Amino acid sequence: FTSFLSILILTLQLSYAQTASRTDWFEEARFGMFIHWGLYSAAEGIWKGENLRYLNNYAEWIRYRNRISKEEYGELAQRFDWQQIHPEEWVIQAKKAGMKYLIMTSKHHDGVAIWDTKVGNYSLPKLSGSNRDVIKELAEACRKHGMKLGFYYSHWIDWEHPYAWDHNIELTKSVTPQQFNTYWQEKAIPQLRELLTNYGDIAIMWFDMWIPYEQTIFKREQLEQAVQLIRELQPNCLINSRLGLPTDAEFVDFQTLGDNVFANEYIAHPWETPGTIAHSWGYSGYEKEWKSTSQIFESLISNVSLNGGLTLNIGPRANGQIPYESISRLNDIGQWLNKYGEAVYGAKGTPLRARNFDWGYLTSHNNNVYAHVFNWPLDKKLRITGVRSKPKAIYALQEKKLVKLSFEQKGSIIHVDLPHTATDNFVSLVKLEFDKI
Ligand code: JFZ
Repeated sequence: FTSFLSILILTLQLSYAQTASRTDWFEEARFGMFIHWGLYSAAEGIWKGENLRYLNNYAEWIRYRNRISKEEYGELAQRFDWQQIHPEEWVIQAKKAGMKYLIMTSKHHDGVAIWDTKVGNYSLPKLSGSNRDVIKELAEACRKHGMKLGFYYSHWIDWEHPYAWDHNIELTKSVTPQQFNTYWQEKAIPQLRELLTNYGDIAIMWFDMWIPYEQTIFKREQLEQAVQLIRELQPNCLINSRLGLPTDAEFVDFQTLGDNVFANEYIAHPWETPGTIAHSWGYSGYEKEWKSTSQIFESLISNVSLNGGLTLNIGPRANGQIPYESISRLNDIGQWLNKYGEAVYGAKGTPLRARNFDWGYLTSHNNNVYAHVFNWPLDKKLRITGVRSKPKAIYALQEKKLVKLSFEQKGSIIHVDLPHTATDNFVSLVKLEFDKI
C-alpha cells in the first residue's frame, strides 16, 4: 500500500511539474504582440461609404455589421498589395517593442483562412490568387528571430460556414447541434490540424469564445477533441480559457480576461489581458481612440503587479504596414523595457499584494521589489506601505545605473527620499533590495 501511495504521489507531482513547466515561459514573458490582419484590413472600417457605428464598431466585424455577402466580401482580397507585405517586419517590430511572443489571427470570425488551407476554398491565397502563405512566412520569421508564435482561431463564430455559429444566429438562420458538428468535424478540426502540423512549434492556441460552453451550441466533447488534437500534435502548446472551458479545467493553461479588462486583484494562476492600442483590433481608417503611451505602460505594469501579462494588438493595413501611431508607442515601450526589463520579465505581483498606490505599482523579482512610479510625488517622498521586512538598500534606477537613496522605515511604512525629478519620462523605477521579501 505504501509503495502504491508513493507511486501515486510521484505521479501527481510529475503531472503537476509538467503543467507548471509548460507555462513557465509564458509567466516569464509578460508581454506579447497580437496581430489582427485579414480581409477586413482591406475594408479599413468603411463599406460603400458607410461607417456604421452600432454594435461594437470593430473594424474586423465589418462583414457582419454591414451584412456583406460572402462573395462580395471575398473581393477584398484583390486589395492586398503583395509587393509590400513582409511578415518578418512584424516580428522585428515585436522584438523591438520587447515582446516575447506573437499571436496571429489565422482565421477570424469572417471564416477566412489566412494560410494556404486545403480545407475549402475560402482562404486568402485562393481568394487573392497569390501564392503567398503569410502564416508560413511569419512562422519562418519567428523561428529566425527567436519569437514564440501562437495562433488565434475563431472556433465558435464563423460567418462563412453555413453550419457554424453566427453572432446573430436567431435572426438569420438556425443551426442544429448536428449541423454544427458537421462544421466542427469538416472545417474547424481539420484546419486546426493543418495549423498544428505544417508550421513548426506553436506556442499558443488562442481561442475566442467569451462565454462558458454550456451557454453555447458546443458540447464539451467537441472542445476536448480540440484539446486532444493540440496535446497530440504540439504537447508544449498552451491553450487559453476562451476555448470555453473553465479556467480551472486541466486543459486550460492560462486565463484570458475580457478585452482591455485589467485585473484588480492578485491572480495566482497564469493569465493575460488582450489589449488594444486603438479601439478596433483590425485596421480602421477611422480610428479615433488612440491610447497614450502612459496608458499602455499602466496596462502592462498594473497587470504584472497582479501576476499577469499583456498581449497588445496591432492591426496592420492590407499592405502590411503597421500604423505609425502603434509603431511610436511600441518603440517607446521597447526602449523602456530594454533598460528596465528586470522589473517586468519574470516579475510577479508582490507578496504585499498591494496596488493602487497614488504614485503607481509594485512588482517583485527574486528578492527585489520594484516601485513603478507613474506620478512623481511632489514632496519627493515615496511612501510604500505594507512592508514588514527590512530592505538592505534602495536605489533609483537611472538608465542602467543604480543611484542609492536614503530611507526611513517606521513599522510597515517606508519613506524613501527621491531624487528631485523623475528619472524617466514614462515610468521611473525605484528598486528595493531584500535578503528575503
Ligand atoms: C473578440 C472578437 O470579437 C474581436 O474581434 C477580437 O478578436 C477580440 C480579441 O475578441 O471580442 C470580444 C471578446 C470578448 C469580449 C468582448 C469582445 N468580452 O469578454 O467582453
